[in-house]
Amino acid sequence: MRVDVITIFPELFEPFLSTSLIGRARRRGLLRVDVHDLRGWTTDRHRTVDDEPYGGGGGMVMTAPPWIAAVREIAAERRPRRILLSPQGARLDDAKVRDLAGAGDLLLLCGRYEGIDERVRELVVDEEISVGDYVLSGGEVASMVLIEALSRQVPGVVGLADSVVRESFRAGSLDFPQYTRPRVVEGLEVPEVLLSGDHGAIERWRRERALERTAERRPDLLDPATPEA
Ligand code: 9D3
Repeated sequence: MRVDVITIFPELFEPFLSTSLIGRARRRGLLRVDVHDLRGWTTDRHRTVDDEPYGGGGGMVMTAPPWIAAVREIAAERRPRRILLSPQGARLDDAKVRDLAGAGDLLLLCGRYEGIDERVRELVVDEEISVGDYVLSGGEVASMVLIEALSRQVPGVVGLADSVVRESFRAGSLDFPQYTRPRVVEGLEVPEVLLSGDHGAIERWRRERALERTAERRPDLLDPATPEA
């Protein structure tokens, strides 16, 4: 899968894209991510990307022309889905991640300041995505959330053992509690059943604990009709 990103802070992406699962996936050619500096499509001496809002009010708005030129040039041959990361977008969830992972190439637009000139949306954006109801300083971290979640759905990126475990659980419930050595931490023991070697009993215990936690903390996952907050 190929992802293009447009941002005024390309340097934010370098360590993220070179590390761990995503770094390995890129080196193996499973995932291609190209980050583009929006300022490359400015035409003035100061490489300006923002201006004052029509109608007044505080803050600055990203000006349309560099965005339109950048998206048109980058999207010219491959026709990617053009996605603006924005607080006005539909909240990202597991279903959307799977949808996007299977949808071919993506072009992610990361805004800064108070937002982007509305005509960018009208002319060169297919959809808008938010990563949650809290305020970020721009779309960059949100796009990394999306890239990380997407890359896990690309065949071969996540190891087989991990993916098999994930398949049996999916996003329908929270994880069961996990323990590793040492057996006692400040007087707290590992639950006896996990040391028993009885794989049926362990499996049941884990399923029960996962359900218990999910019912307590995220009842909306068990019954989507339940309100979240
Ligand atoms: C809705 C908030 N706006 C009210 C005046 C101001 C504003 C806040 C944050 C405008 C832009 C931003 C920058 N945020 C993003 O670009 C963003 C974001 C986010 O803030 N929260 C969750 N998901 C995302 S995706 C992109």
